[in-house]
Amino acid sequence: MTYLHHLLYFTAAGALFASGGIPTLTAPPVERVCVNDNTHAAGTTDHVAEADVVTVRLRAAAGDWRPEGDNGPALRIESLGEQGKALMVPAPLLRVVEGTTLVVSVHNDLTSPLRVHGLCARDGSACAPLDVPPGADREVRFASGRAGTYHYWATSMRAPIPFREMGGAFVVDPAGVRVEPDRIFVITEWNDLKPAQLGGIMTADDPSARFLAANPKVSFMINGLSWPSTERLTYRLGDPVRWRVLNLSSQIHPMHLHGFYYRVQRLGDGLRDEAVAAPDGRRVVTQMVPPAGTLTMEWTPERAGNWLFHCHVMSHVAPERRLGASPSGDAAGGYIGDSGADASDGAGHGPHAGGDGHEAHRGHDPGDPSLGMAGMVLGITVLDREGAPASAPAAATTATPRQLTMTMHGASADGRTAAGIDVTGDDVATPARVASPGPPVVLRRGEPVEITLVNDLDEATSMHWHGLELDSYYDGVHGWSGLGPKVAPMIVPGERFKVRITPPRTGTFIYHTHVHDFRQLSSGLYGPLVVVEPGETYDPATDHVVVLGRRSASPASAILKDPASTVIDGEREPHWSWTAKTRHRLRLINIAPDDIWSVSLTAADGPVTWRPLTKDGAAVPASEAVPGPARVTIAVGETYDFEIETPASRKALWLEVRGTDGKWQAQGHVLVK
Ligand SMILES: [Cu+2]
Repeated sequence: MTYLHHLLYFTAAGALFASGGIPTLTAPPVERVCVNDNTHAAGTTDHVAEADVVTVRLRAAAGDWRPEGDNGPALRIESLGEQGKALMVPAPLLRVVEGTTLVVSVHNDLTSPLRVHGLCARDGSACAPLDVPPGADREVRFASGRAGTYHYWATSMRAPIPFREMGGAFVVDPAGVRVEPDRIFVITEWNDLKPAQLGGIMTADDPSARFLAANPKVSFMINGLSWPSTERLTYRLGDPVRWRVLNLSSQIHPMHLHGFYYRVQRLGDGLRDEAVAAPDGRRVVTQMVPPAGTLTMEWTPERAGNWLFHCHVMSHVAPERRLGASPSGDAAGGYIGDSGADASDGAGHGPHAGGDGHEAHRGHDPGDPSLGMAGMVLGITVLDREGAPASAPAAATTATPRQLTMTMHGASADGRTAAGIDVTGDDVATPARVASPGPPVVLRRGEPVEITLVNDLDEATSMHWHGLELDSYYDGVHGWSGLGPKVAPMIVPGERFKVRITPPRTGTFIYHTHVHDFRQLSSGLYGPLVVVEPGETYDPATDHVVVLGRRSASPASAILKDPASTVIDGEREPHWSWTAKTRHRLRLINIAPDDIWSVSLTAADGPVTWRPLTKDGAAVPASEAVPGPARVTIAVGETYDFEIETPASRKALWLEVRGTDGKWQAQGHVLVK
């Protein structure tokens, strides 16, 4: 049991101490903060002649919240609730029909002044914040404005963006139409930053560096809970799923759905909410949601089994995000930054992390229901059409599958050979060497393939086929992927696991270890997966896969602090040669543990022109498939294909990779000749 756990246990038991350390027997009991699943709208409705009036009476107060369930630690936080009801995280849901008038009052039971943002009409005008002194009440009255997904939030720390737990969804439904059932997921960020530290970060030249230097304890929640305590969602085959995802945290989250595409329909910033410029939405498997951003999405569960929706930034879902003890008894710290007591060491990630062999696999125990993850992860179970647990997947096609063998090798003891992957098969030449990252695995649309995974590492692993539509059992989340009792095993050293896939669509995808371990991913256990048309031959002379990742043997956070660990196709400065006056395809993949990068292709006379073809393997909307300057922001878990016409004569191009802060990370050289 951690110190934190002890402290909070006593706090919860009512043994409160005044600042001088003397027990205060008269202290009132601490309020409990509930979690809010965003299925019930706050307030009361009055039907009047002109338009409905919804009255919501909010209050801000401190309370104890248990984001890891009743057995997890209690965190003392500031939160919002309705008067006469429990405090909650996220804050109460404001949900009205377009044209409704809202009357919202806020009572401040905190000791600091409260500033509330977002209590305004969504009609395009600016939204002035509402200031509520300690002990005071303030009330605002406003029309709903346009239908859409928005949010409101409060701060006692002068935070400039939604930050911490006092924020919630504000949904305006269109008038006069039936609203299809949907779900609302609000992401919040808990951390232990003090107001003075936050002030320092906000005014720093490099806020990210200052944030890491402060080394706060931090965790991310969805609807007030952290995996594995997050709500388990159940759907029937074929039933459309509609979600609104709101990011009320300070971080960008690339949200990834396993096994299915989803359609991004609307994107917003809390005040505005706009339809994407494509009639059916934009088809993706990963969508970046910026701080204060909102995402409206739809998808259809087409295959039964267990699936995940999670942030692809490893440090937002790694077991280090756990605040209390894990189900397998590990103590975890929750720190995101680097320090002598980094939680990544405590959780133990294999022999190279410095622990002993017994510690190595604790966090990845196949029996551990947390599956080596924590934080912003949702588990989804798709049942059959009748709502019954589905049985075994439909019988495999009678065609004899093509055979591939993918062997995962560890680094040699002398360090001369890096860890990596080789792929052999009935129509693939035996590789000359182990590649790190792994080589392109080229599959054909509609052609069944059986890939035998061979674990030649000294630690257990699991392989995820990112972006592919496949049977749940082969999706690569050990202890979770599958149907009923038949779930995917962890592949332990020396073991094999056969994966059967029949890719239904062409595109650029990724294979990568799904063990949430910085070192395992950064040792090269990833590679590109390309699906081509049945009659098509993949031609590496004009079809270029460029994989962005990290290479480091360091534990967790050290990787993030080391720009020299950024690699392109496993190298710091790769050189490529492209034929002149030819149409080329560039397949760009980001599978670094945590990074969101800005990538550009430039010549001495300015940016190159390219034409976007696909995102996550799916064709981009026609309106976006137009030539433009070769620059893209790509998050971990995203792929983009571009078409480039090379000039007729010799020319040097640079593929530059920079952080979102503009800092240079790595560079590739293209010689057109
Ligand atoms: Cu994230």
